[in-house]
Amino acid sequence: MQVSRLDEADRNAVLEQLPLWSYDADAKGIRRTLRFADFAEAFGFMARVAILAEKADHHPEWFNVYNRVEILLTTHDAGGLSRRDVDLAAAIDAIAPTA
Ligand code: HBI
Repeated sequence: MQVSRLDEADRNAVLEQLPLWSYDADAKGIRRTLRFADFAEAFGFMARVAILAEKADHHPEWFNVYNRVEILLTTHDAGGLSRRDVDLAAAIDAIAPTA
């Protein structure tokens, strides 16, 4: 199913609902960095996100070193930020440990 890129107004509106994420204009996506107690906690979180991603058929671009996980969400099929990114970001926030 083709998914469309959000226009600037919609993008700004959804970003207000995702205060833990920031828009990267170059990457045309939203970023969040999380830190965990150790590598095992970080990787366990990544495993849970992987299950969410598979269920959504929408996948993060991410980087992990030790206890840090850096996530970028962008929609390759749309060439930018789409509703799929927003929904996955909200699902990630729901399972991420609170500060
Ligand atoms: N994940 N981030 C991202 N962007 C996509 O365009 C994308 C994806 N996962 C799966 C996928 N596209 C396609 O395989 C399905 O939309 C068919």
